[in-house]
Amino acid sequence: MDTTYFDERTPNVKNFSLPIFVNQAGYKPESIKRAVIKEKVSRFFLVDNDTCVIVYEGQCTHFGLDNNSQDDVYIADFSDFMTCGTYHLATDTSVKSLPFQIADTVFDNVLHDTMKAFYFLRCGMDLEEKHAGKFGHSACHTAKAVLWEEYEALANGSGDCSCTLENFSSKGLTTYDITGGWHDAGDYGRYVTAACCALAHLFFAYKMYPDKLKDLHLNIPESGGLLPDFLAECKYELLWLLKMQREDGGVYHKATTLRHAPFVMPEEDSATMLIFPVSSMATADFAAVCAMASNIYREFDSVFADTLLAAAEKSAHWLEQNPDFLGFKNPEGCNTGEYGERDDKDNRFWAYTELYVATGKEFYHDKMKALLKMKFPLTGLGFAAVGGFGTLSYLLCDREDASAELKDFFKECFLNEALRLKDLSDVCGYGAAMAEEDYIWGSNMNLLKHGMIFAIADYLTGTDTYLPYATLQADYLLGVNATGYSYVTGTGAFCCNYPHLRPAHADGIEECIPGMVSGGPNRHPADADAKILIAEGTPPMKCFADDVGCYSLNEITIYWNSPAVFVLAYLK
Ligand code: G3I
Ligand code: 9MR
Ligand code: ZN
Repeated sequence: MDTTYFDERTPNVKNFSLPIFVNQAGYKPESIKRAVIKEKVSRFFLVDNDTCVIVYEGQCTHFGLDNNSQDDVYIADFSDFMTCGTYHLATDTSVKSLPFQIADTVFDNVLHDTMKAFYFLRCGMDLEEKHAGKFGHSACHTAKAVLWEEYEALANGSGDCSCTLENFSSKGLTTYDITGGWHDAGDYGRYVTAACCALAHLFFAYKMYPDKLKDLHLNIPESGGLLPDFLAECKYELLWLLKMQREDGGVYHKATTLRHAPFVMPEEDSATMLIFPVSSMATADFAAVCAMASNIYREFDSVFADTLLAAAEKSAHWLEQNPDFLGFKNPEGCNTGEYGERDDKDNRFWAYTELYVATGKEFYHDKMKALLKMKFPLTGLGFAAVGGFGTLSYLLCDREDASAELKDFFKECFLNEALRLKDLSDVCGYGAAMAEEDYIWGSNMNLLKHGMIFAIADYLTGTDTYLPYATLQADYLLGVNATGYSYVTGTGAFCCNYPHLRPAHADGIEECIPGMVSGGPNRHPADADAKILIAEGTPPMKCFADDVGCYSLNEITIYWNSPAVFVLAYLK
């Protein structure tokens, strides 16, 4: 049985006592502005937080019973009020909200923090005080790694070959340098498909909203260099990815220890680093992301761009030579992330699309079109369903021989999805574009992917049609939800502070590393602590606890932060 790791409950657990919910980062002056109140109320008052003067008042709308929270909710809409300042809301029932701002800059800090979070997850280098402040630590996971197959052969099925780095070579094991990149999440693993998904969100954000991102100051070691900080941070991950490619172009699925580390600082995790077998998903996603990156980095560094493109084509060659699906399953004894998938059609589709976009080669174009005959979701923007990355890249490319019919078709797919999600948002008292089934492990990723779909729909039509809907998703993330939490550490007066994140727990600092996006409510609690904390029958939106033990509710990961960066860049 999986026993709980943590004896003492963390203090923030299930304190869902707020009756009124606001976006704790705040609202832009021109934007839709809503608060949700979960008790019977008639009038609301917008109060200047410093002078206590009422600056606006209005009638609350009774929304009724919200299905996914089972709250009977009232909505205070103050969109008409556009004067910048710091305010709180009060009601005729004496309910008072947390303070919030109305300003053009409300998303600046949270965008900065959610992007800076990637720096805090860096593996393989010292996080120095001048960049990391009190959250610095020395370099981790710097030792050489070995192939899992070779290690396993030596262990003879025991799962432990008692190898130390010192005797690897005497035992005939080849060692590899696979240092660098970002830790995936609350654990210290590094997984290729997860990395590619995070990079894809970030690169699309950069392609679509360059003006919002190119001047972002992250205070990272590369700041002041040739690349914008945003791209310098992403390059740190790309350099690691390049090390995960095998000589023949196949890409290893992941680099982790055999078992998850205990809750220690990363530099204290000294277990052997293993390189797990090649998968076709990892290889295809790698080819896609390297091809995509080659276009983005070319204007700054043509040598790096050429390296990326060559790596992408080498993996494309491997895909040609290996037409069959090569999945991944954790070998016996290994409990780190699996990231298994059932097929790789969408991965291959994404790879060929990016290679076509990057090179214009007809061969890749044909391959990509042929794969479209297979069935997979064309708007998938996740770590497993990646088809949407391909269709979006195709839509954004301006190659003359790109098919206008295909573009129309892809555009229609995104617009239909936006319509479907709009309907979901309309029937949610909290404005979340979330069906009951969406409240699974990492539900905040679903929320944010849906925010991305709204943003993409607007981008493709050149309108602001879905801007209010994208805003409502950010509102939910930052406090307008049935738990009241801002799900971003460090943002807002009532935010998550105890995520399942090893360094944040092991560093002994009460305050969490900022900018980390919690996975959010999960109606299928899957870890021992969550099973205790979440009672049977809890409504989906409330299946949450800000508890460090609850990895199925409150972990963080790079691909939950990356769609937040995308949506916040759009809204900024
Ligand atoms: O898609 C199905 C859906 O059809 C079904 O109805 C629903 C019911 O449970 O489940 C859905 O699948 C869920 C899947 O996530 C969706 O992405 C699984 O239940 C759920 O167990 C699975 O959770 C994944 C988890 O690993 C366990 O495998 C998370 O998505 C994934 O983000 C998480 O990733 C971990 C890494 O393994 C290790 N590093 C940390 C990282 C974040 O927790
Ligand atoms: O900490 C791990 C987390 O990052 C993963 O998402 C999760 C599922 O793979 O596993 C966590 O590690 C737990 C392990 O699986 C079982 N024993 C307790 C570990 C930490 O709570
Ligand atoms: Zn590390």
